[in-house]
Amino acid sequence: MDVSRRKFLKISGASLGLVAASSTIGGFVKKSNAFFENKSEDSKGVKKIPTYCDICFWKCGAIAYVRDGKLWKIEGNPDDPLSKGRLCPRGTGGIGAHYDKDRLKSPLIRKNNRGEEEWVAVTWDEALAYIADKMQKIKTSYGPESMAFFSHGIGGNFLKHMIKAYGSANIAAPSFAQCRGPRDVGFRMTFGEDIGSPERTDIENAKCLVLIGSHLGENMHNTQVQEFAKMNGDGGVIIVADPRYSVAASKAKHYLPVKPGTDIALVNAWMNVIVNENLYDKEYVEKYGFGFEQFKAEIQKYTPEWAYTETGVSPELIRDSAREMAKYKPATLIHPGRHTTWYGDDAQRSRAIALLNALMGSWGRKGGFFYPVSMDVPAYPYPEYPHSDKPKVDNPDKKYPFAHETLTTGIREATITGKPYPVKGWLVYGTNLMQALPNRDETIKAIQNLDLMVVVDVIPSEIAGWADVVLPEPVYLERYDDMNVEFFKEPFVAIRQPVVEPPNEQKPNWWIAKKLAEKLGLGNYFPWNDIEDYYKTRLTAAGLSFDELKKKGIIKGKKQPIYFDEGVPDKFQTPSGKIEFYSLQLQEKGFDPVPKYNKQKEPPAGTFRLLFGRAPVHTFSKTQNNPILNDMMSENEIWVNTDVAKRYGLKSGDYVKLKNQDGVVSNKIKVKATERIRTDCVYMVHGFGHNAKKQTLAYGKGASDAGLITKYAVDPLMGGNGMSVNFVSLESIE
Ligand SMILES: Nc1nc2c(c(=O)[nH]1)N[C@H]1C(S)=C(S)[C@@H](COP(=O)(O)OP(=O)(O)OC[C@H]3O[C@@H](n4cnc5c(=O)[nH]c(N)nc54)[C@H](O)[C@@H]3O)O[C@H]1N2
Ligand SMILES: Nc1nc2c(c(=O)[nH]1)N[C@H]1C(S)=C(S)[C@@H](COP(=O)(O)OP(=O)(O)OC[C@H]3O[C@@H](n4cnc5c(=O)[nH]c(N)nc54)[C@H](O)[C@@H]3O)O[C@H]1N2
Ligand code: SF4
Ligand SMILES: [Mo]
Repeated sequence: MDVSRRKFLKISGASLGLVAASSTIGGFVKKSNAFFENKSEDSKGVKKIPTYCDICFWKCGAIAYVRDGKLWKIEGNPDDPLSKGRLCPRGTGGIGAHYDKDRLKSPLIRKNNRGEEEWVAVTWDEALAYIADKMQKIKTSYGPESMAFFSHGIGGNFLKHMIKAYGSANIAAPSFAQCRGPRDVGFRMTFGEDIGSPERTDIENAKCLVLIGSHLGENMHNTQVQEFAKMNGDGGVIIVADPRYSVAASKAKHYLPVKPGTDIALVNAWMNVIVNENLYDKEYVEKYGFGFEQFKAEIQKYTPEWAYTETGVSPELIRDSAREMAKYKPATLIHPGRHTTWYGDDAQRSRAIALLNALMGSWGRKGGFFYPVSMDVPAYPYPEYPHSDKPKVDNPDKKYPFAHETLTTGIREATITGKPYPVKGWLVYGTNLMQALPNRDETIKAIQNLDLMVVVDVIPSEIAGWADVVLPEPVYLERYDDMNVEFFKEPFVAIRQPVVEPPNEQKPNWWIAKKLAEKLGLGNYFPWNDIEDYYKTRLTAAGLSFDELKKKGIIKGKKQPIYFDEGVPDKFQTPSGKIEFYSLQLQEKGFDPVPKYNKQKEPPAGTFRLLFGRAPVHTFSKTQNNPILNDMMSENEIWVNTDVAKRYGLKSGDYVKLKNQDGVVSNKIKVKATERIRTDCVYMVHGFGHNAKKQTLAYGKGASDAGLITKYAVDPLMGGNGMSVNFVSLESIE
């Protein structure tokens, strides 16, 4: 094991899991240390095929190995700037997706009521004809806008194109209103640009990294964790604010066990110290800042002594950590977070975080936020999409003025109310809305209003259980997907291509989109013969070679400047053209121009705030039935403070049920009694507690946070769904 891998594993807290993976997966990996050995790669019968990973949306470049015609193992592609030759534990276990025994094998049409998970197998032609017929009827009766598309990830691209060609712009992903939306809005209002994905955070060059939540190391986005391991190994200072002592917290010089929901108080107090002690980057703020004096006046009330009463963090610790940050500016990176939909005031919290970064002068600077670059690969020359007179359905009258992407829950609401106009069809690709959206009852209510519900998935997920038609897709190792023209530190393009054949009747998204378009009379929108033809057209237009891309998996472009110092123009796309310490556009819409702290409701006696997050070996709700990843972690636990556990007579390993404020009771879940969490909250890993009966490994294991999230606080700026506003009590399992 090389040193950097060791560092990576140390941070990831997943080294045990990785070793376990290589020894316990029987049939797939014959040698116990096969994951780390390359010895037989050139021997007879072994083929190496580059592709990119899809176990999460980071899109790491990978090399898959096929031995004796069977998928053997997968590793990082050393040429790839995202993986740098190493996959995270989930990516390594990705081959389990191919071997999952419960996979969807053929198209299915519903037999009984929606949600009963009973279907009959049909041919592709029957399934697509059924869908096309219903879609035509929806178009005639209501207009094409009444068909909505939900997807997550690059695999949705061709179906998205098909839906646009059909005439609907009601297209949404849970990555906005349930994930990074508030962050992108907060940063956009401040610097004029989104953070994006992969994040534009220059962690490896940061001298000081501040994590607010953002549990890197459990949140396993590969490049970020590798860079985190590197900066930590190089002696970089880490500051963590989290109600839970996370893996990242264990690496921190300053750990602040902040009370959940009080981060705006903390960040404002940090800024108060930094401004009043003149510790900010004056030259940068003078050159680029707008409204600094008003901002300064606004934050005067947020003294560390005041913040102590809200956050529970001592004034000394607030001052010390603020001074520490200032020491390393501009290479002090206050991580913007990713899953930022917490309390409904999230865009403002993200704005406060953006402002703290502005004080450090980290935007556009090495060790802060870089300017992503990409290759110039022209889009496929398609005909223009039909024009619609109807606005999108999700955000009527711009109720959420700063939502710049479509709101999943906005479409859901319109489907329930029929306003501003009815939504009658849902096409769902690669997103498990039952686990991803808050308040399942609302999702079910919406689905019951539909004339057509189609789900494209690889396994019988919860959302597939509600479909009229289920379409089975090959897993990522068995198909092509759209080209990844990435925006990152250096320009590159990457290909996802088949490594092995799909085992049954599964058909890839591009094929489904093209065939369905043809049945809808929209064949002219798919002028290419197949996806290779599509790739070749685009690559030729860019002067690149398809054969080279297939062979290498990645083609890189010339390095380009990514910092102001290197020649990136220091322009900000805000209304003032500057970094907005004071936001007139917020003021104009009736919002606070400088983020203000408002108190959250406290958990009533006998209850705890339900917090949730990631485990290194699972992705959301999509990997619990993967035999390799299931083997590493088959159920989640509920973290309960040791003293609380004692009071309840509970110890680690006991099982409890959780009951929320609306009387919803979870599956049983194992207790983890630990000092690593505050007494006012409990914590669990998201994605478990599956109730889809046909997932034989995952069914009934652990509890679902999504099931308990009946309440959500909607962000008035942008419609995000704050989900950390639910309270649970611990109930005995009898
Ligand atoms: N292994 C793995 N990695 C992943 C994913 C995955 O599914 N699996 N998903 C990826 C995706 S899409 C996302 S969005 C990210 C999500 O990962 P993050 O963006 O890191 O998510 P957070 O919600 O910030 O992280 C949860 C942490 O926040 C803490 N926390 C909860 N409430 C509060 C609070 O009020 N204040 C503070 N300061 N901390 C709080 C929790 O204790 C926990 O440690 O992970 C990415 N990486
Ligand atoms: N309660 C709660 N809700 C959350 C979160 C949370 O932590 N807790 N996190 C939020 C965040 S940050 C995010 S980004 C979202 C994520 O939300 P989603 O992206 O919806 O994530 P999953 O729940 O994993 O659902 C993915 C679905 O895609 C299917 N799938 C997997 N591979 C393929 C494939 O190759 N092709 C097709 N067609 N389908 C495939 C899986 O079987 C699964 O049904 O959830 C958000 N919602
Ligand atoms: S971070 Fe892990 S799961 Fe996500 S794409 Fe990279 S290797 Fe795959
Ligand atoms: Mo996310």
